[in-house]
Amino acid sequence: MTSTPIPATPDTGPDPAELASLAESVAVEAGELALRHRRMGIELAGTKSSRSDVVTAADLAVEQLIRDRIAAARPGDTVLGEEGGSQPGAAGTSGGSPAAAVSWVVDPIDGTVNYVYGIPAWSVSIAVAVGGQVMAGAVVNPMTGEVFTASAGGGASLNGAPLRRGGDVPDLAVALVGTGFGYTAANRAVDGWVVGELLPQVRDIRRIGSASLDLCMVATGQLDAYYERGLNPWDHAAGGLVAAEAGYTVAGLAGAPAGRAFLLAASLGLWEPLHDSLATLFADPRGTRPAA
Ligand code: LIP
Repeated sequence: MTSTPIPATPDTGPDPAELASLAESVAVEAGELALRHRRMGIELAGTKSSRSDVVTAADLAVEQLIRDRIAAARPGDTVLGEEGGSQPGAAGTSGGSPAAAVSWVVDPIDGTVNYVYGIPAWSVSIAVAVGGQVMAGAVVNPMTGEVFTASAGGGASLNGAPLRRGGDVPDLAVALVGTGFGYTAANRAVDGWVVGELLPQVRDIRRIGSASLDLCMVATGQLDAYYERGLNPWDHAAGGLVAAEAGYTVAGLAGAPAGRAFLLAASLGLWEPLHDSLATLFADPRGTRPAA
């Protein structure tokens, strides 16, 4: 596939819709490569934060393809990827100034454990930030053919159909809440206690295993809310924009932005009571204790 470089318009910077279109086409092609690798068999390439935090040969190959496509289309942009870290663009910075610099945030396979086990809940997640603000994103689930795309101010879509928030969930007791757990034992002990305390307060819990898909499922209404702590930027950057552009609130604790410390996505009416319940639980001594 060849890509025609997208000209940056110096007065307004790159068009978010064009960035989203490029992110989508690259994510779809990358998803096809990930599927081919899956069909050839899983080849483990190493581990990261723990023995269960695995890297496959597909992770590495898919991220390299994404990097190659971005470099062909926008050679000056920085790329931050889960496997290869942050690599500046050929021209150092793009956009002409730090405020307009374009950086890509890439998770080649989000939901790696699902990928390894053949569970159809993993994605290619690609976000694009301008001056540090996520402006475009694409999340592709190659197993289901779902292509989620969003651009700042341009809305979110699933396979081209607009995604718009449905009616508010009346209260926590009928909310279907997604969550996830980091790979380190210390976090898992705390997260397990918190989710155990939350479970009686809500309809039910779902642990999908891919933050980007959790966030897209909030956008489609398949989840009423999703929270997690310990996420990396590449896990949530694109899916967070999809949920936000679909009309959902995506933020952190006590007014902080969504990030590694905490992320909660829900409709506004549900966001606040769920935030308050989780803030109380994570502030509880039992919710802050390190693992034994
Ligand atoms: C995964 C996240 C998921 C989290 C997992 C893991 P990965 O990302 O998407 O939400 O619960 O522990 O971090 O490692 O598969 O790219």
